[in-house]
Amino acid sequence: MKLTLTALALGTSLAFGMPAWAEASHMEHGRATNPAATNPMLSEGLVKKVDRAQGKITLKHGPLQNMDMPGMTMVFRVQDVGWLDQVQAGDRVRFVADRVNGALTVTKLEMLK
Ligand SMILES: [Cu+2]
Repeated sequence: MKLTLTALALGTSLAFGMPAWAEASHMEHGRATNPAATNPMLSEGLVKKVDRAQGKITLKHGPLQNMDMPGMTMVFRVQDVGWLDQVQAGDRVRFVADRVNGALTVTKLEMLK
């Protein structure tokens, strides 16, 4: 993904606000066919760890009604590894989790300001 280098170069600017490329990439996600869009079961979570190499994120989340899961801290796969450029440990996020091929996966991820 061509944005990766820019994302790394601008990494520290995340602390001061969402750069323009992040907004563009967010709109891309909105255009994608997303089953969650018709059934948005957004849950709030706190990012504990981001593992871009593995495409995984550790979230402390509240109860997930669609997963019948109580609040806990756990590791999810992410549907789009690019999302991991936009979050870091300590960020609050809203997300949708689902099972994709048997793996617990974040299928939608939004920053909470
Ligand atoms: Cu869980």
